[in-house]
Amino acid sequence: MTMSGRLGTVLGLFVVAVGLIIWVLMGLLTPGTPEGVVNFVGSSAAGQPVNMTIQTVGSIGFGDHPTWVSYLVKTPQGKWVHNTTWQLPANTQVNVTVLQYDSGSPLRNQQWGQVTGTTGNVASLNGTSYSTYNSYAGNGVGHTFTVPSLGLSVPLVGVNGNLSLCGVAPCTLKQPHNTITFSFKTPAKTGEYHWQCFVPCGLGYLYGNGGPMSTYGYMGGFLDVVQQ
Ligand SMILES: [Cu+2]
Repeated sequence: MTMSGRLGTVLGLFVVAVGLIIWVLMGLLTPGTPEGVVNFVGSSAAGQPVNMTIQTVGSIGFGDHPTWVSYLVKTPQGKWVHNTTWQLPANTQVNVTVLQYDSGSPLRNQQWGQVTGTTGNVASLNGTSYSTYNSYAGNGVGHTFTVPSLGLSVPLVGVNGNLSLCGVAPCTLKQPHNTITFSFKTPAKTGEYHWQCFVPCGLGYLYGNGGPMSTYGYMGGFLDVVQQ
Protein backbone atom coordinates (compact mmCIF):
# COMPACT_ATOMS: atom_id res chain seq x y z
CA MET A 1 0.00 0.00 0.00
CA THR A 2 1.22 3.46 -0.84
CA MET A 3 1.93 6.04 1.80
CA SER A 4 -1.15 8.07 0.85
CA GLY A 5 -3.23 4.88 0.81
CA ARG A 6 -2.13 4.08 4.36
CA LEU A 7 -2.79 7.63 5.42
CA GLY A 8 -6.25 7.42 3.92
CA THR A 9 -7.00 4.19 5.84
CA VAL A 10 -5.75 5.67 9.11
CA LEU A 11 -7.79 8.83 8.58
CA GLY A 12 -10.83 6.77 7.67
CA LEU A 13 -10.52 4.68 10.84
CA PHE A 14 -9.98 7.84 12.87
CA VAL A 15 -13.20 9.39 11.53
CA VAL A 16 -15.11 6.18 12.31
CA ALA A 17 -13.67 6.09 15.86
CA VAL A 18 -14.57 9.73 16.54
CA GLY A 19 -18.05 9.10 15.17
CA LEU A 20 -18.50 6.12 17.47
CA ILE A 21 -17.32 8.10 20.50
CA ILE A 22 -19.74 10.96 19.73
CA TRP A 23 -22.57 8.48 19.21
CA VAL A 24 -21.92 6.80 22.58
CA LEU A 25 -21.60 10.16 24.38
CA MET A 26 -24.85 11.44 22.87
CA GLY A 27 -26.56 8.26 24.01
CA LEU A 28 -25.28 8.79 27.55
CA LEU A 29 -26.11 12.49 27.67
CA THR A 30 -29.57 12.59 26.15
CA PRO A 31 -32.40 10.85 27.93
CA GLY A 32 -34.58 8.68 25.74
CA THR A 33 -37.55 10.42 24.19
CA PRO A 34 -40.80 9.97 26.08
CA GLU A 35 -42.94 7.25 24.57
CA GLY A 36 -46.31 8.87 24.87
CA VAL A 37 -47.91 10.36 27.92
CA VAL A 38 -50.50 9.27 30.43
CA ASN A 39 -53.26 11.82 29.98
CA PHE A 40 -54.99 13.21 33.05
CA VAL A 41 -56.51 16.14 31.18
CA GLY A 42 -60.24 15.66 31.06
CA SER A 43 -60.14 13.01 33.82
CA SER A 44 -62.14 15.51 35.87
CA ALA A 45 -64.21 18.59 35.04
CA ALA A 46 -62.27 21.72 34.05
CA GLY A 47 -61.05 23.60 37.11
CA GLN A 48 -61.68 20.63 39.40
CA PRO A 49 -58.80 18.81 41.13
CA VAL A 50 -57.14 15.94 39.30
CA ASN A 51 -56.44 12.73 41.20
CA MET A 52 -53.27 10.84 40.32
CA THR A 53 -51.99 7.61 41.87
CA ILE A 54 -48.41 6.46 41.42
CA GLN A 55 -46.29 3.71 42.96
CA THR A 56 -42.60 3.20 43.66
CA VAL A 57 -41.20 -0.32 43.60
CA GLY A 58 -37.83 -1.76 44.63
CA SER A 59 -37.64 -3.84 41.47
CA ILE A 60 -39.99 -3.51 38.56
CA GLY A 61 -39.79 -7.21 37.67
CA PHE A 62 -40.25 -6.92 33.89
CA GLY A 63 -38.93 -5.20 30.78
CA ASP A 64 -35.34 -4.39 29.87
CA HIS A 65 -34.21 -3.91 33.47
CA PRO A 66 -36.31 -6.11 35.76
CA THR A 67 -34.11 -5.49 38.81
CA TRP A 68 -34.31 -1.69 38.65
CA VAL A 69 -36.26 0.55 40.99
CA SER A 70 -39.06 2.37 39.27
CA TYR A 71 -42.10 4.56 39.37
CA LEU A 72 -45.37 3.48 37.79
CA VAL A 73 -48.59 5.40 37.29
CA LYS A 74 -52.24 4.38 37.33
CA THR A 75 -54.11 5.70 34.30
CA PRO A 76 -57.42 7.50 34.88
CA GLN A 77 -58.94 4.28 33.48
CA GLY A 78 -57.39 2.36 36.40
CA LYS A 79 -54.55 0.50 34.65
CA TRP A 80 -51.01 0.52 36.05
CA VAL A 81 -48.48 1.45 33.38
CA HIS A 82 -44.71 1.92 33.26
CA ASN A 83 -44.68 5.52 32.06
CA THR A 84 -43.27 8.60 33.79
CA THR A 85 -44.65 11.42 31.62
CA TRP A 86 -47.98 12.60 32.90
CA GLN A 87 -50.10 15.15 31.10
CA LEU A 88 -51.82 17.52 33.52
CA PRO A 89 -54.00 20.60 33.09
CA ALA A 90 -52.33 23.94 33.89
CA ASN A 91 -53.22 25.93 37.00
CA THR A 92 -55.02 22.98 38.58
CA GLN A 93 -54.81 21.23 41.93
CA VAL A 94 -53.43 17.71 41.67
CA ASN A 95 -54.10 15.27 44.50
CA VAL A 96 -51.30 12.72 44.47
CA THR A 97 -51.34 9.33 46.16
CA VAL A 98 -48.02 7.51 46.26
CA LEU A 99 -48.00 3.82 47.12
CA GLN A 100 -44.41 3.32 48.23
CA TYR A 101 -43.32 -0.37 48.20
CA ASP A 102 -39.56 0.05 48.60
CA SER A 103 -37.36 -0.02 51.69
CA GLY A 104 -35.41 3.08 52.68
CA SER A 105 -32.20 4.29 54.27
CA PRO A 106 -30.85 7.43 55.95
CA LEU A 107 -30.51 10.32 53.53
CA ARG A 108 -27.03 11.52 52.53
CA ASN A 109 -28.45 15.04 52.34
CA GLN A 110 -31.05 15.85 55.01
CA GLN A 111 -32.47 18.54 52.74
CA TRP A 112 -34.42 15.81 50.96
CA GLY A 113 -36.24 14.98 54.19
CA GLN A 114 -38.24 18.22 53.80
CA VAL A 115 -41.69 18.47 52.27
CA THR A 116 -41.71 21.59 50.08
CA GLY A 117 -43.95 23.12 47.45
CA THR A 118 -47.05 21.10 48.28
CA THR A 119 -50.33 22.65 49.43
CA GLY A 120 -49.59 23.76 53.00
CA ASN A 121 -46.02 22.41 52.64
CA VAL A 122 -47.21 19.14 54.12
CA ALA A 123 -47.72 15.55 53.02
CA SER A 124 -49.42 12.68 54.80
CA LEU A 125 -47.85 9.35 55.72
CA ASN A 126 -50.48 6.66 56.30
CA GLY A 127 -52.87 9.36 57.46
CA THR A 128 -50.43 11.34 59.61
CA SER A 129 -49.35 14.72 58.34
CA TYR A 130 -45.63 15.55 58.12
CA SER A 131 -43.57 18.46 56.87
CA THR A 132 -40.16 16.91 57.43
CA TYR A 133 -38.99 13.34 57.92
CA ASN A 134 -36.00 12.35 60.01
CA SER A 135 -34.47 9.66 57.81
CA TYR A 136 -32.40 8.30 60.72
CA ALA A 137 -35.66 7.30 62.36
CA GLY A 138 -37.80 4.34 61.39
CA ASN A 139 -37.19 2.85 57.97
CA GLY A 140 -35.51 5.84 56.37
CA VAL A 141 -36.40 7.33 53.00
CA GLY A 142 -36.73 5.21 49.84
CA HIS A 143 -37.17 7.90 47.19
CA THR A 144 -38.23 11.48 46.71
CA PHE A 145 -40.76 12.90 44.31
CA THR A 146 -39.18 16.19 43.27
CA VAL A 147 -39.97 18.77 40.60
CA PRO A 148 -37.00 21.16 40.92
CA SER A 149 -38.46 23.97 38.79
CA LEU A 150 -41.60 24.07 40.97
CA GLY A 151 -39.74 23.80 44.29
CA LEU A 152 -41.83 20.69 44.93
CA SER A 153 -40.30 17.81 46.87
CA VAL A 154 -41.72 15.04 49.02
CA PRO A 155 -39.64 12.39 50.81
CA LEU A 156 -41.16 8.94 50.33
CA VAL A 157 -40.69 7.02 53.54
CA GLY A 158 -39.41 3.46 53.24
CA VAL A 159 -41.12 0.27 54.39
CA ASN A 160 -39.48 -2.26 56.69
CA GLY A 161 -36.86 -4.03 54.56
CA ASN A 162 -37.18 -7.22 56.65
CA LEU A 163 -40.65 -7.80 55.32
CA SER A 164 -41.26 -9.75 52.15
CA LEU A 165 -41.36 -6.85 49.69
CA CYS A 166 -43.02 -6.67 46.32
CA GLY A 167 -40.57 -7.61 43.54
CA VAL A 168 -42.79 -7.49 40.48
CA ALA A 169 -44.84 -4.44 39.57
CA PRO A 170 -47.57 -3.49 39.70
CA CYS A 171 -47.66 -4.18 43.42
CA THR A 172 -50.97 -4.65 45.15
CA LEU A 173 -52.41 -3.07 48.27
CA LYS A 174 -51.97 -6.44 50.06
CA GLN A 175 -48.17 -6.04 49.92
CA PRO A 176 -46.23 -3.97 52.48
CA HIS A 177 -46.34 -0.30 51.54
CA ASN A 178 -46.65 3.25 52.79
CA THR A 179 -49.39 5.47 51.51
CA ILE A 180 -48.17 9.03 51.04
CA THR A 181 -50.55 11.74 49.89
CA PHE A 182 -50.10 15.40 49.04
CA SER A 183 -51.53 18.06 46.78
CA PHE A 184 -49.91 20.66 44.59
CA LYS A 185 -50.98 23.17 41.99
CA THR A 186 -49.70 22.87 38.45
CA PRO A 187 -48.19 26.11 37.08
CA ALA A 188 -50.22 28.41 34.85
CA LYS A 189 -47.43 28.29 32.28
CA THR A 190 -47.66 25.24 30.04
CA GLY A 191 -44.58 23.18 29.29
CA GLU A 192 -42.50 20.17 30.26
CA TYR A 193 -41.56 20.14 33.94
CA HIS A 194 -38.89 17.59 34.72
CA TRP A 195 -39.32 15.52 37.88
CA GLN A 196 -36.98 13.03 39.47
CA CYS A 197 -35.98 11.15 42.59
CA PHE A 198 -33.07 12.63 44.53
CA VAL A 199 -32.20 9.56 46.60
CA PRO A 200 -29.28 7.80 44.89
CA CYS A 201 -31.24 4.58 44.63
CA GLY A 202 -29.49 3.06 41.58
CA LEU A 203 -28.16 0.06 43.49
CA GLY A 204 -24.94 -1.32 41.97
CA TYR A 205 -24.17 1.89 40.01
CA LEU A 206 -21.50 4.47 40.77
CA TYR A 207 -22.63 6.42 43.87
CA GLY A 208 -26.10 5.04 43.19
CA ASN A 209 -26.68 7.64 40.47
CA GLY A 210 -26.51 5.48 37.34
CA GLY A 211 -28.96 2.96 35.90
CA PRO A 212 -32.52 3.79 36.93
CA MET A 213 -31.44 7.23 38.23
CA SER A 214 -30.15 8.33 34.85
CA THR A 215 -32.46 6.45 32.52
CA TYR A 216 -35.72 8.02 31.46
CA GLY A 217 -38.80 6.15 32.69
CA TYR A 218 -37.54 4.79 36.02
CA MET A 219 -36.62 7.44 38.60
CA GLY A 220 -37.57 10.48 36.59
CA GLY A 221 -39.93 11.84 33.98
CA PHE A 222 -41.97 14.89 33.03
CA LEU A 223 -45.12 16.71 34.01
CA ASP A 224 -46.51 17.69 30.64
CA VAL A 225 -48.56 20.73 31.64
CA VAL A 226 -51.09 21.78 28.99
CA GLN A 227 -54.12 24.07 28.69
CA GLN A 228 -57.31 22.17 29.51
CU1 LIG B 1 -35.34 6.72 43.83
